[in-house]
Amino acid sequence: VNPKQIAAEKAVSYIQDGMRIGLGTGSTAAYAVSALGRRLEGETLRLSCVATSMATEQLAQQHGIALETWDRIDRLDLSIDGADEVDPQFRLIKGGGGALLREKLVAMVTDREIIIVDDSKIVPALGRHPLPVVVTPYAWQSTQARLITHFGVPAPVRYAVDGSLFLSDDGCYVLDMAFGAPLPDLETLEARIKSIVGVVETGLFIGLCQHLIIGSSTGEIREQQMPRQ
Ligand code: A5P
Repeated sequence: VNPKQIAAEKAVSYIQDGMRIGLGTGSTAAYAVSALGRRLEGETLRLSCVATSMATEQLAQQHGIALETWDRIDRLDLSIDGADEVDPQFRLIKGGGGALLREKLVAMVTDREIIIVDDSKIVPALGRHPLPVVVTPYAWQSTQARLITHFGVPAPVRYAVDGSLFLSDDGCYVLDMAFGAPLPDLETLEARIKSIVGVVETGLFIGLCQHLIIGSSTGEIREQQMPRQ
């Protein structure tokens, strides 16, 4: 049993006719896109969908899922996305795939953000996974130096597989801040990082997940919900 796939399929079962849907990014979210494509082959569902990355856009198109552009969207009913880490309060680290800015923009306008993960992503405290931080490409080295000075942790720039600097869909670079678990002062950390000039967004998602679906390799699916605050 593939734990990511069963969590994704469960999430897609909540999609109903007429909904406005956000499609996440990453290997787990990709299973949700394929599962939605399969549902659309057998059912007539009128949906308005937006994608959180160019990769998801392409995948959605391959599966025959029509996409809307942003200027037509103000709210979304339901979004389905993955995460790199989830703590007991549904706080997340996202951005391992580098799409965190668009993912956060989508989560912000979503009534029910469903996060789908395998059980290895559930942690008692966030921080074992590096925290991705999106920075402007202009003068990124000085932004990196400020982050290292302020927080006293390594913040290496992310590279793509071909050895060039990893460029996000929005033309930014990503620094992976290695705090080591647990992240300090979680409540204020995001604001402190975003106060650094040159930082565009962080991969900390607080108060943005309303429904967690956890797949396990035994085939078990666990679900937890938290109302939007
Ligand atoms: C993409 O930017 C990320 O936020 C992903 O949602 C996250 O990295 C999880 O990816 P996987 O589903 O591939 O583990």
